[in-house]
Amino acid sequence: MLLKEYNVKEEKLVIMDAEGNIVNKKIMPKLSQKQIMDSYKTMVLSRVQDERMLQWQRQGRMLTFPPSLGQEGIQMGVALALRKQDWLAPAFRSNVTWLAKGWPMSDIMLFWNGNEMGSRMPEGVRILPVNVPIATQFSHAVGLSYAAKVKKLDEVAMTFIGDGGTSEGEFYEAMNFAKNLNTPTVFIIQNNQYAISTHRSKQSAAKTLSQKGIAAGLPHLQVDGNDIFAVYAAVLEARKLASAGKGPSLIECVAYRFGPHTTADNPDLYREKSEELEARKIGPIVRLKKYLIKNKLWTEEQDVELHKESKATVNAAFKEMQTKLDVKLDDVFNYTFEKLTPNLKSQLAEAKKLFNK
Ligand SMILES: Cc1ncc(C[n+]2csc(CCOP(=O)(O)OP(=O)(O)O)c2C)c(N)n1
Ligand SMILES: [Mg+2]
Repeated sequence: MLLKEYNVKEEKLVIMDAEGNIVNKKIMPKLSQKQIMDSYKTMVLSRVQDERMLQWQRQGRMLTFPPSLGQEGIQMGVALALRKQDWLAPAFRSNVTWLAKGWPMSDIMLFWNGNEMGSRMPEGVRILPVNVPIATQFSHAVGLSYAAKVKKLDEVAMTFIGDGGTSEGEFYEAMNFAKNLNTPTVFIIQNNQYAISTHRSKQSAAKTLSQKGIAAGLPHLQVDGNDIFAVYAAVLEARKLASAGKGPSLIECVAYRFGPHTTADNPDLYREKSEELEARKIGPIVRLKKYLIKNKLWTEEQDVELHKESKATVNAAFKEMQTKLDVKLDDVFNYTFEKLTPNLKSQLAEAKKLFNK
Protein backbone atom coordinates (compact mmCIF):
# COMPACT_ATOMS: atom_id res chain seq x y z
CA MET A 1 0.00 0.00 0.00
CA LEU A 2 1.38 3.40 -1.01
CA LEU A 3 -1.52 5.44 0.33
CA LYS A 4 -2.15 5.53 4.07
CA GLU A 5 -4.94 6.94 6.21
CA TYR A 6 -2.53 8.41 8.71
CA ASN A 7 0.78 8.93 7.02
CA VAL A 8 2.88 10.66 9.64
CA LYS A 9 6.09 10.45 7.63
CA GLU A 10 4.69 12.49 4.74
CA GLU A 11 7.38 11.44 2.29
CA LYS A 12 7.10 12.40 -1.36
CA LEU A 13 6.88 9.35 -3.60
CA VAL A 14 9.47 9.24 -6.39
CA ILE A 15 9.96 6.37 -8.84
CA MET A 16 11.94 8.14 -11.58
CA ASP A 17 14.52 10.74 -10.58
CA ALA A 18 15.33 13.96 -12.43
CA GLU A 19 17.85 12.13 -14.63
CA GLY A 20 15.28 9.61 -15.82
CA ASN A 21 16.62 6.75 -13.65
CA ILE A 22 14.18 4.36 -12.01
CA VAL A 23 15.12 4.68 -8.33
CA ASN A 24 12.25 2.71 -6.83
CA LYS A 25 12.11 -0.41 -9.00
CA LYS A 26 9.91 -2.40 -6.60
CA ILE A 27 6.93 -0.15 -7.21
CA MET A 28 7.57 0.79 -10.85
CA PRO A 29 4.10 0.31 -12.37
CA LYS A 30 3.65 -2.06 -15.28
CA LEU A 31 3.28 -0.15 -18.54
CA SER A 32 4.06 -1.30 -22.06
CA GLN A 33 6.74 0.50 -24.06
CA LYS A 34 3.96 1.70 -26.36
CA GLN A 35 1.98 3.15 -23.44
CA ILE A 36 5.06 5.02 -22.23
CA MET A 37 5.90 6.35 -25.68
CA ASP A 38 2.30 7.32 -26.41
CA SER A 39 2.19 9.14 -23.07
CA TYR A 40 5.32 11.08 -23.99
CA LYS A 41 3.80 11.98 -27.37
CA THR A 42 0.60 13.29 -25.76
CA MET A 43 2.60 15.34 -23.25
CA VAL A 44 4.67 16.90 -26.05
CA LEU A 45 1.54 17.54 -28.12
CA SER A 46 -0.04 19.42 -25.21
CA ARG A 47 3.19 21.38 -24.62
CA VAL A 48 3.26 22.46 -28.27
CA GLN A 49 -0.46 23.30 -28.15
CA ASP A 50 0.04 25.53 -25.09
CA GLU A 51 3.03 27.28 -26.65
CA ARG A 52 1.20 27.91 -29.94
CA MET A 53 -1.94 29.08 -28.14
CA LEU A 54 0.13 31.56 -26.12
CA GLN A 55 1.47 32.98 -29.39
CA TRP A 56 -2.01 33.15 -30.94
CA GLN A 57 -3.36 34.84 -27.82
CA ARG A 58 -0.66 37.51 -28.10
CA GLN A 59 -1.68 38.01 -31.74
CA GLY A 60 -5.32 38.45 -30.74
CA ARG A 61 -6.37 35.15 -32.32
CA MET A 62 -7.12 33.34 -29.04
CA LEU A 63 -8.84 34.51 -25.84
CA THR A 64 -7.61 34.04 -22.26
CA PHE A 65 -6.62 30.51 -21.29
CA PRO A 66 -4.61 28.75 -18.54
CA PRO A 67 -1.63 26.79 -19.92
CA SER A 68 -0.71 23.41 -18.41
CA LEU A 69 3.03 23.97 -18.99
CA GLY A 70 5.01 21.95 -16.45
CA GLN A 71 2.03 19.89 -15.31
CA GLU A 72 2.00 17.40 -18.16
CA GLY A 73 3.39 14.57 -16.00
CA ILE A 74 0.56 14.87 -13.48
CA GLN A 75 -2.15 15.11 -16.09
CA MET A 76 -0.85 12.21 -18.17
CA GLY A 77 -0.24 9.98 -15.12
CA VAL A 78 -3.86 10.50 -14.12
CA ALA A 79 -5.11 9.84 -17.67
CA LEU A 80 -3.25 6.51 -17.73
CA ALA A 81 -5.10 5.35 -14.62
CA LEU A 82 -8.54 6.41 -15.87
CA ARG A 83 -10.78 3.84 -17.54
CA LYS A 84 -13.15 4.80 -20.30
CA GLN A 85 -16.17 4.51 -18.00
CA ASP A 86 -14.62 6.80 -15.37
CA TRP A 87 -15.62 10.42 -14.99
CA LEU A 88 -13.30 13.40 -14.97
CA ALA A 89 -14.45 16.53 -13.17
CA PRO A 90 -11.61 18.81 -14.23
CA ALA A 91 -10.26 22.10 -13.00
CA PHE A 92 -9.54 24.66 -15.71
CA ARG A 93 -5.89 23.49 -16.03
CA SER A 94 -6.17 19.92 -17.28
CA ASN A 95 -5.20 19.95 -20.98
CA VAL A 96 -3.24 16.67 -21.20
CA THR A 97 -5.96 14.65 -19.46
CA TRP A 98 -8.54 16.21 -21.76
CA LEU A 99 -6.59 15.25 -24.87
CA ALA A 100 -5.85 11.74 -23.59
CA LYS A 101 -9.47 11.12 -22.62
CA GLY A 102 -10.81 12.22 -25.98
CA TRP A 103 -11.84 15.87 -25.92
CA PRO A 104 -10.96 16.96 -29.49
CA MET A 105 -8.23 19.61 -29.55
CA SER A 106 -10.20 21.89 -31.89
CA ASP A 107 -13.10 21.87 -29.41
CA ILE A 108 -10.77 22.66 -26.49
CA MET A 109 -9.54 25.64 -28.53
CA LEU A 110 -13.11 26.61 -29.38
CA PHE A 111 -14.00 26.65 -25.69
CA TRP A 112 -11.01 28.86 -24.85
CA ASN A 113 -12.09 31.14 -27.67
CA GLY A 114 -15.26 31.80 -25.76
CA ASN A 115 -17.63 29.49 -27.61
CA GLU A 116 -19.47 27.15 -25.24
CA MET A 117 -20.14 24.73 -28.10
CA GLY A 118 -16.55 23.60 -27.54
CA SER A 119 -17.74 21.99 -24.30
CA ARG A 120 -20.06 19.58 -26.06
CA MET A 121 -18.20 16.31 -25.48
CA PRO A 122 -18.37 13.58 -28.11
CA GLU A 123 -20.64 10.65 -27.16
CA GLY A 124 -18.96 8.46 -24.54
CA VAL A 125 -16.31 11.01 -23.48
CA ARG A 126 -16.94 11.39 -19.77
CA ILE A 127 -15.49 14.80 -19.03
CA LEU A 128 -17.56 17.47 -17.28
CA PRO A 129 -17.37 21.01 -18.69
CA VAL A 130 -14.45 23.17 -17.54
CA ASN A 131 -15.02 24.46 -14.07
CA VAL A 132 -13.82 27.93 -13.23
CA PRO A 133 -15.31 28.50 -9.73
CA ILE A 134 -12.56 26.92 -7.67
CA ALA A 135 -13.27 23.63 -5.84
CA THR A 136 -16.86 23.18 -7.03
CA GLN A 137 -15.72 20.30 -9.24
CA PHE A 138 -14.81 18.38 -6.07
CA SER A 139 -18.51 18.21 -5.12
CA HIS A 140 -19.52 17.31 -8.66
CA ALA A 141 -17.15 14.34 -8.56
CA VAL A 142 -18.63 13.18 -5.27
CA GLY A 143 -22.13 13.40 -6.79
CA LEU A 144 -21.12 11.43 -9.88
CA SER A 145 -19.36 8.73 -7.91
CA TYR A 146 -22.21 8.48 -5.37
CA ALA A 147 -24.58 7.87 -8.29
CA ALA A 148 -22.25 5.13 -9.59
CA LYS A 149 -22.20 3.54 -6.16
CA VAL A 150 -26.00 3.60 -5.82
CA LYS A 151 -26.34 2.07 -9.30
CA LYS A 152 -23.61 -0.48 -8.50
CA LEU A 153 -21.53 0.49 -11.54
CA ASP A 154 -17.74 0.19 -11.71
CA GLU A 155 -17.25 3.89 -12.43
CA VAL A 156 -14.84 6.09 -10.56
CA ALA A 157 -14.85 9.90 -10.61
CA MET A 158 -11.53 11.72 -10.60
CA THR A 159 -11.22 15.39 -9.97
CA PHE A 160 -8.44 17.98 -9.97
CA ILE A 161 -7.83 20.97 -7.74
CA GLY A 162 -4.91 23.40 -7.46
CA ASP A 163 -2.77 24.09 -4.38
CA GLY A 164 -4.73 27.31 -3.85
CA GLY A 165 -8.01 25.45 -4.18
CA THR A 166 -7.21 23.38 -1.09
CA SER A 167 -7.89 26.50 1.01
CA GLU A 168 -11.53 26.54 -0.13
CA GLY A 169 -14.27 25.21 2.14
CA GLU A 170 -15.69 23.09 -0.64
CA PHE A 171 -12.42 21.13 -0.83
CA TYR A 172 -13.06 19.82 2.72
CA GLU A 173 -16.82 19.57 2.38
CA ALA A 174 -16.55 17.34 -0.67
CA MET A 175 -13.96 15.05 0.93
CA ASN A 176 -16.04 14.81 4.08
CA PHE A 177 -19.15 13.81 2.14
CA ALA A 178 -17.17 11.36 0.02
CA LYS A 179 -15.70 9.51 2.98
CA ASN A 180 -18.97 9.40 4.90
CA LEU A 181 -20.80 8.06 1.85
CA ASN A 182 -17.79 5.88 0.93
CA THR A 183 -17.92 7.00 -2.70
CA PRO A 184 -15.50 5.84 -5.43
CA THR A 185 -13.78 9.22 -5.83
CA VAL A 186 -10.15 10.07 -6.49
CA PHE A 187 -9.19 13.62 -5.47
CA ILE A 188 -6.04 14.98 -7.10
CA ILE A 189 -4.21 18.13 -6.08
CA GLN A 190 -2.08 19.68 -8.81
CA ASN A 191 0.34 21.61 -6.66
CA ASN A 192 2.08 23.89 -9.17
CA GLN A 193 3.47 26.09 -6.34
CA TYR A 194 1.35 29.12 -7.18
CA ALA A 195 -2.23 30.34 -6.92
CA ILE A 196 -1.87 33.19 -9.39
CA SER A 197 0.82 35.22 -7.53
CA THR A 198 0.43 33.53 -4.12
CA HIS A 199 3.25 31.09 -3.46
CA ARG A 200 2.56 27.72 -1.84
CA SER A 201 4.51 28.85 1.24
CA LYS A 202 1.92 31.60 1.82
CA GLN A 203 -1.07 29.40 0.96
CA SER A 204 -1.06 27.00 3.89
CA ALA A 205 1.02 26.25 6.98
CA ALA A 206 0.36 22.52 6.50
CA LYS A 207 3.59 20.64 5.82
CA THR A 208 2.00 18.91 2.86
CA LEU A 209 -1.32 19.47 1.15
CA SER A 210 -1.96 15.73 1.01
CA GLN A 211 -2.10 15.63 4.82
CA LYS A 212 -5.29 17.68 4.56
CA GLY A 213 -6.90 14.31 3.80
CA ILE A 214 -6.25 13.11 7.37
CA ALA A 215 -9.08 15.19 8.81
CA ALA A 216 -11.58 13.59 6.46
CA GLY A 217 -10.16 10.10 7.08
CA LEU A 218 -8.86 9.68 3.54
CA PRO A 219 -5.92 7.54 2.46
CA HIS A 220 -3.52 10.10 1.02
CA LEU A 221 -0.07 10.55 -0.44
CA GLN A 222 2.24 13.23 -1.81
CA VAL A 223 3.99 12.33 -5.06
CA ASP A 224 6.53 13.94 -7.36
CA GLY A 225 4.33 15.41 -10.07
CA ASN A 226 7.26 15.62 -12.50
CA ASP A 227 7.45 11.83 -12.35
CA ILE A 228 4.72 10.30 -14.48
CA PHE A 229 5.39 6.84 -13.04
CA ALA A 230 4.91 7.96 -9.44
CA VAL A 231 1.70 9.76 -10.34
CA TYR A 232 0.40 6.75 -12.25
CA ALA A 233 1.32 4.25 -9.48
CA ALA A 234 -0.46 6.32 -6.84
CA VAL A 235 -3.56 7.10 -8.88
CA LEU A 236 -3.86 3.49 -10.02
CA GLU A 237 -3.85 2.37 -6.41
CA ALA A 238 -6.44 5.01 -5.52
CA ARG A 239 -8.60 3.88 -8.44
CA LYS A 240 -8.35 0.25 -7.28
CA LEU A 241 -9.41 1.21 -3.75
CA ALA A 242 -12.36 3.17 -5.12
CA SER A 243 -13.41 0.39 -7.47
CA ALA A 244 -13.17 -2.22 -4.68
CA GLY A 245 -15.68 -0.28 -2.55
CA LYS A 246 -12.99 1.12 -0.24
CA GLY A 247 -13.91 4.74 -0.84
CA PRO A 248 -12.13 7.97 -1.76
CA SER A 249 -8.44 8.98 -1.59
CA LEU A 250 -6.45 12.19 -1.92
CA ILE A 251 -3.20 12.51 -3.88
CA GLU A 252 -1.04 15.63 -3.99
CA CYS A 253 1.21 15.89 -7.06
CA VAL A 254 4.02 18.43 -6.71
CA ALA A 255 5.21 20.17 -9.87
CA TYR A 256 5.79 23.75 -11.03
CA ARG A 257 3.81 26.11 -13.25
CA PHE A 258 6.32 27.10 -15.95
CA GLY A 259 4.09 29.69 -17.58
CA PRO A 260 1.71 32.45 -16.52
CA HIS A 261 -1.38 31.63 -14.47
CA THR A 262 -3.39 32.59 -17.52
CA THR A 263 -2.57 34.75 -20.51
CA ALA A 264 -3.81 37.70 -18.42
CA ASP A 265 -0.99 37.22 -15.90
CA ASN A 266 2.68 38.24 -15.90
CA PRO A 267 4.74 36.06 -13.52
CA ASP A 268 7.82 38.30 -13.95
CA LEU A 269 6.09 40.69 -11.53
CA TYR A 270 6.20 38.27 -8.60
CA ARG A 271 8.90 35.66 -9.16
CA GLU A 272 12.45 35.33 -10.42
CA LYS A 273 12.99 33.92 -13.90
CA SER A 274 15.79 31.76 -12.44
CA GLU A 275 13.21 29.88 -10.35
CA GLU A 276 11.34 28.86 -13.48
CA LEU A 277 14.55 27.90 -15.29
CA GLU A 278 15.60 25.64 -12.39
CA ALA A 279 12.18 24.00 -12.35
CA ARG A 280 12.32 23.42 -16.10
CA LYS A 281 15.53 21.38 -15.68
CA ILE A 282 13.66 18.72 -13.66
CA GLY A 283 10.33 19.03 -15.45
CA PRO A 284 8.09 16.16 -16.54
CA ILE A 285 8.86 16.13 -20.27
CA VAL A 286 12.68 16.38 -20.11
CA ARG A 287 12.63 13.71 -17.43
CA LEU A 288 10.58 11.22 -19.41
CA LYS A 289 12.63 11.97 -22.51
CA LYS A 290 15.82 11.11 -20.58
CA TYR A 291 14.22 7.83 -19.49
CA LEU A 292 13.20 6.97 -23.05
CA ILE A 293 16.63 7.77 -24.49
CA LYS A 294 18.43 5.83 -21.72
CA ASN A 295 16.25 2.83 -22.42
CA LYS A 296 16.84 3.10 -26.17
CA LEU A 297 13.18 3.74 -26.86
CA TRP A 298 13.71 7.17 -28.37
CA THR A 299 16.27 9.30 -30.26
CA GLU A 300 16.89 13.03 -30.69
CA GLU A 301 15.94 12.65 -34.36
CA GLN A 302 12.59 11.15 -33.44
CA ASP A 303 12.11 14.00 -31.01
CA VAL A 304 12.62 16.63 -33.72
CA GLU A 305 10.15 14.76 -35.92
CA LEU A 306 7.60 14.52 -33.08
CA HIS A 307 7.75 18.28 -32.50
CA LYS A 308 7.17 18.89 -36.21
CA GLU A 309 4.21 16.50 -36.29
CA SER A 310 2.77 18.02 -33.13
CA LYS A 311 2.96 21.53 -34.61
CA ALA A 312 1.13 20.32 -37.72
CA THR A 313 -1.58 18.68 -35.56
CA VAL A 314 -2.00 21.84 -33.50
CA ASN A 315 -2.14 24.08 -36.59
CA ALA A 316 -4.77 21.80 -38.17
CA ALA A 317 -6.86 21.88 -34.96
CA PHE A 318 -6.66 25.69 -34.93
CA LYS A 319 -7.88 25.87 -38.54
CA GLU A 320 -10.75 23.51 -37.75
CA MET A 321 -11.65 25.60 -34.70
CA GLN A 322 -11.84 28.75 -36.85
CA THR A 323 -14.56 27.14 -38.99
CA LYS A 324 -16.71 26.59 -35.86
CA LEU A 325 -16.41 30.01 -34.23
CA ASP A 326 -19.73 31.42 -35.38
CA VAL A 327 -22.31 31.66 -32.57
CA LYS A 328 -25.99 31.18 -33.42
CA LEU A 329 -28.19 33.77 -31.79
CA ASP A 330 -30.67 31.08 -30.67
CA ASP A 331 -27.91 29.26 -28.79
CA VAL A 332 -27.37 32.26 -26.55
CA PHE A 333 -30.89 31.64 -25.19
CA ASN A 334 -31.37 27.90 -25.67
CA TYR A 335 -29.50 26.18 -22.90
CA THR A 336 -30.57 27.67 -19.59
CA PHE A 337 -34.03 26.11 -19.36
CA GLU A 338 -35.52 23.07 -21.07
CA LYS A 339 -38.04 25.37 -22.78
CA LEU A 340 -37.74 29.11 -23.30
CA THR A 341 -39.56 31.10 -20.62
CA PRO A 342 -41.94 33.88 -21.83
CA ASN A 343 -39.32 36.46 -20.82
CA LEU A 344 -36.55 34.77 -22.77
CA LYS A 345 -38.87 34.37 -25.76
CA SER A 346 -39.51 38.09 -25.94
CA GLN A 347 -35.80 38.86 -25.41
CA LEU A 348 -34.88 36.50 -28.25
CA ALA A 349 -37.40 38.20 -30.55
CA GLU A 350 -35.97 41.60 -29.60
CA ALA A 351 -32.38 40.41 -30.20
CA LYS A 352 -33.34 38.99 -33.60
CA LYS A 353 -34.81 42.36 -34.60
CA LEU A 354 -31.71 44.17 -33.32
CA PHE A 355 -29.25 41.95 -35.19
CA ASN A 356 -31.49 41.53 -38.28
CA LYS A 357 -31.51 37.74 -37.92
C1 LIG B 1 -14.31 30.47 -5.97
C2 LIG B 1 -13.28 31.22 -6.75
N1 LIG B 1 -12.54 32.18 -6.15
C3 LIG B 1 -11.61 32.87 -6.86
C4 LIG B 1 -11.41 32.60 -8.19
C5 LIG B 1 -10.35 33.39 -8.98
N2 LIG B 1 -9.20 32.52 -9.24
C6 LIG B 1 -9.08 31.90 -10.43
S1 LIG B 1 -7.74 30.89 -10.46
C7 LIG B 1 -7.28 31.32 -8.91
C8 LIG B 1 -6.05 30.70 -8.27
C9 LIG B 1 -6.06 29.20 -8.36
O1 LIG B 1 -4.88 28.66 -7.86
P1 LIG B 1 -4.72 27.12 -7.71
O2 LIG B 1 -5.88 26.53 -6.99
O3 LIG B 1 -3.38 26.84 -7.14
O4 LIG B 1 -4.83 26.55 -9.22
P2 LIG B 1 -3.88 26.89 -10.46
O5 LIG B 1 -4.45 28.10 -11.12
O6 LIG B 1 -2.51 27.11 -9.94
O7 LIG B 1 -3.97 25.70 -11.35
C10 LIG B 1 -8.18 32.23 -8.36
C11 LIG B 1 -8.07 32.80 -7.02
C12 LIG B 1 -12.23 31.61 -8.79
N3 LIG B 1 -12.07 31.24 -10.06
N4 LIG B 1 -13.14 30.93 -8.05
MG1 LIG C 1 -1.64 26.40 -8.19
